[in-house]
Amino acid sequence: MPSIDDASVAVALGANQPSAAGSPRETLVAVRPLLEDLLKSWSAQELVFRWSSLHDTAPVGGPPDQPWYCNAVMLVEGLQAPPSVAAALELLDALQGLEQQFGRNRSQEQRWGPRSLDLDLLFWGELRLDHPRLQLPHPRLHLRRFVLGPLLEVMQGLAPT
Ligand code: A4P
Ligand code: MG
Repeated sequence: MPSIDDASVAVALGANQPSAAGSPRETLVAVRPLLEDLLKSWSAQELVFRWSSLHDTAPVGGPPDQPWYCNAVMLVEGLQAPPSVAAALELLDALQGLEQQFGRNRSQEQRWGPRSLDLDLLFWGELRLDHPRLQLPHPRLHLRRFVLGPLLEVMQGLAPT
């Protein structure tokens, strides 16, 4: 298994409601270049993006009748900026901006309920954070098969770079 560099950033993507881009699967495809551009805007260096495939997953938690999800994970290597609290919060803001762009409206949601796009920051290198707006590593990362499956896939180098 290839090693992960010390400053790798991992983001989990999930969706189970349509957005302006189409189905959840189409949303995850449409957000991909925008996420890459977001990370590239942070780095003068060449970045390596490792993407999992798209996984159709049964809903976990939330209302019993919510639709299946489409999930994926993106791992980014080569970021020069060392992990920092300020930069991680900035990244969270940018991820939430993208969620809104794809129709996410947090004020009308229930916990773990349906959403057009969920972008969770899983980890940034070894940064540990217990901020009111951001916990790193993501506190439920190890409990979510729909996160661990795609993450394992990118870490094993099974997905194309
Ligand atoms: N926040 C704190 N730490 C973080 C972090 N590391 N990354 C804060 C992102 N946000 C973080 O987030 C609520 C608040 O958590 C944010 O405003 C931020 O300040 P959220 O993403 O709206 O919360 P959530 O998604 O309802 O809950 P959470 O804990 O992220 O859990 P999940 O696992 O994302 O739950 N079933 C399937 N199959 N696939 C899914 O993708 N997703 C959920 C949502 C439920 N069931 C699912 C799926
Ligand atoms: Mg979430």
